[in-house]
Amino acid sequence: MKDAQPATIYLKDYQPFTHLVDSVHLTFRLAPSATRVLSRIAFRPDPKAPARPFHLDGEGLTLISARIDGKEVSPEITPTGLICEVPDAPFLWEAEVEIDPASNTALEGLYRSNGMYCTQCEAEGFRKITYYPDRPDVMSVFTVRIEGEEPVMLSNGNPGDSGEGWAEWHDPWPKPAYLFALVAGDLLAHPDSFTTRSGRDVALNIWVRPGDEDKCAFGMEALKRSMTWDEEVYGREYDLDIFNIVAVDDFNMGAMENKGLNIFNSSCVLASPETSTDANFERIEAIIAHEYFHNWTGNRITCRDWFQLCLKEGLTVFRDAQFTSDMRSAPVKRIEDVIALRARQFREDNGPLAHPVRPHSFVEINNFYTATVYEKGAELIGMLKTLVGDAAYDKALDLYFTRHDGDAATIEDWLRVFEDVTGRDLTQFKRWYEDAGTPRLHVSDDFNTGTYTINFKQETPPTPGQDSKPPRVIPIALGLLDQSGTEIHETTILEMTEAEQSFTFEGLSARPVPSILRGFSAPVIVTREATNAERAFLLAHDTDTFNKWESGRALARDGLVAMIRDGAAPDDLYLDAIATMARDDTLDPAFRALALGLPSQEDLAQTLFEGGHTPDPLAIWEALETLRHARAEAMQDTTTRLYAKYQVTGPYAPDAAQSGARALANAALDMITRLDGGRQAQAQYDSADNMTQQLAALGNLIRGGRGDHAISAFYDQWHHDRLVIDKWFSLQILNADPSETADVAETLTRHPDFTLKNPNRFRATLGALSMSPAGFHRADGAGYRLLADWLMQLDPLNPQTTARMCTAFETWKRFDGDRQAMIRTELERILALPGLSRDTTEMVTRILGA
Ligand code: B3K
Ligand code: ZN
Repeated sequence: MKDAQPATIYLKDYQPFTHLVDSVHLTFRLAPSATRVLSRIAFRPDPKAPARPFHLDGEGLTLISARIDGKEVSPEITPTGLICEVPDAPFLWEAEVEIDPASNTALEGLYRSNGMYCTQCEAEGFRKITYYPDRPDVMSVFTVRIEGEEPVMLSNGNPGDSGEGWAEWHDPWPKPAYLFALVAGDLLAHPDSFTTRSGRDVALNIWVRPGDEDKCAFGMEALKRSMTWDEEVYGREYDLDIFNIVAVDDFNMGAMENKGLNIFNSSCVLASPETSTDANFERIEAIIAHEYFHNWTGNRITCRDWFQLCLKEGLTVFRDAQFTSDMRSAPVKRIEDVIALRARQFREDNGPLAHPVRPHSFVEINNFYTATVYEKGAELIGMLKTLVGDAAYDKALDLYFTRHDGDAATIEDWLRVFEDVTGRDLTQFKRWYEDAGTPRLHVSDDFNTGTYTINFKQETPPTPGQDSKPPRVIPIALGLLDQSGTEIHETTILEMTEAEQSFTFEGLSARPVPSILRGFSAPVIVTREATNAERAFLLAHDTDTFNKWESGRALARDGLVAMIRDGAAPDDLYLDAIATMARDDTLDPAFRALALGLPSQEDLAQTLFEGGHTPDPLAIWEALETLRHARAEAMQDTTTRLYAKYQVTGPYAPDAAQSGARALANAALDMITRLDGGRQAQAQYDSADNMTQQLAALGNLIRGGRGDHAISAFYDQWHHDRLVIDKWFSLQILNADPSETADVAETLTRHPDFTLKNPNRFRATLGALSMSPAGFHRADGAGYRLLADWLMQLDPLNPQTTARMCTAFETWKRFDGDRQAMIRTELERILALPGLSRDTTEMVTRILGA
């Protein structure tokens, strides 16, 4: 419920908890609407903490009884917990509380999903289970007893004794409460095992609802690959006898790294060729790796407070990206990550929700699990590695693991290991953690009698609460090519530390072509007056795969901007250059598929706004359609050949090679459909034996206005599979004509399979609406109204997902006055909802900039 004035928490106010916790014993007596939780906690005053009243966090709990050292006490119950007089010495706290998992629709704390019990405690959900110092710097050893009728009852750590109606678990590794987990229900295991390199046998299980057991094999293989990779690359071994993963249908995010008991949104672990796309497989592999890697970066070394969230998340995203690069293609992964970074993080960093990678304050911490903390946080690790070099990075990480194992650490601790290993002063680098906003890097160059000079100027626009920002250290990876396309200066890292800085290269016989920010070596926006000819040249010749892609992307983007702004025709140079690239069979098909992708509507809106123009969402969509059509005509012969050549024969495998081939063939199918009225797409739909092919064909049919039959056939085929039906919901919205997007979404909200209670289904419907810019921003405001109506219905049930989905409105100030006024009306309508959650109140207030 909305507090009168929700409290703002500040990093600068950090104080340790008053007590240390020596041990925690929990007993759960499970009952859907009246679960009893008995806690027995050994507290000891922390001599280093300032004296303050003893306060335990607690929310929505019914206290049945409390005792200190066996004697009944009557603590003062507050809206956020309890305060109690305690001895000035070690003592044993015992409490019994009652909670109601069945009515917990917020999916935080202990809740029910499809008849099973499960938990989500990060960030502050444990306080909804029992009274406790629910903060990451309070770590303890947990022993858990579960009593209930469920056939399977799991918690963290290693299994202890069990009997009819009860099971015990003991986790020997001290952990904060946010890593606590409990699962109980009618579950089946997909079992396996792993032997660590020091010879420890680990039992592995993926637990699922009966019926899903045939969708676990891929996840299990991904888990074993992750375990091996972390041993080989980071020297990190698993540290318990068992590692359990559970698939849950109702979950607010992707997955959760609870110690020894990872809980996954079923969409992020269940996979089969018939029901999952290649992209799903790649994502599942990455998320399994991510959660597993948290065992060291997050669990063994955790965060002192929630401001340090990027310490575990940025590093773990960086590690999972390294893993995917090793398992698949490094350049392809980098391109995919930069596309996502620009779409989500740049958007955030350049709007009202901009915040530093390590925020200075928050009202609701769940609102800070953002692209900035995660993805920009990972970029900072990548920059650090580039600056210190691979060998020093490895040494620093070894030191981090030995020095801080068992700690609740800070960004200062993290940077110090790098300083100690390299002797570098990282004070300036730390600005990346402290200052929000995406730096603009303006580039110019000169060539004069054999000397090439490249000049950089950096500036970061103001962000909420931060008006001016001193220069940061920016690693700029630069290579030089000669006019024939030969690399004459291989990649060097230029370290920019000043607001303006120049670098020179001598002894050149002619003006070189620079390849700037190779591999996207820093999360900045480069502005440079490059000619289209230079871009086409780099698309053809750059040896850096990322910049090769980037040049094609920039060429497409500039052409599209000219079409939107000046009514220009599609750029012939782009059409020629991209066709040449696509025809080159020496290039990785996955790369070619990415290079054939066009800048997103969001990307173009950002670019137009950045250039001082008000983006018109429909004009953007129309320009993209025009260009796609022109390209389909210009590349007719090539697309037919590519489509035929890259059909995969033989058994389906979700590996990089096959998925790259399918991606290229499906990029060709998109072009073919624009000219053949959907004949090929229908043939592909009819013969598809995997979801990648089936879904690509269906998308094409819908876009071509010929999807009606396939839409109902698809539903009939898959109505029993909730994850596939999520795709069915979103695909219809994402591929609708913009004039109809909001109506399609509205109709789907009336479908019997639509529900507010399942975040996946809600996102598949209303999230898809907000991810269809031209449809969402329809001039009459229907998209805005529909989303706001549904967010207002969701908020009382699930504040976390509601607040997150409010980000659909974060770009509102880019648009024309009419759209701004309509969005403001919707945001104010949401804000006026009686009892609006703290989560949504904070988000909407920040978006409005009030
Ligand atoms: N650590 C969790 C995210 C928890 C989100 C809480 N709102 C998953 C992850 O990043 O691995
Ligand atoms: Zn994570």
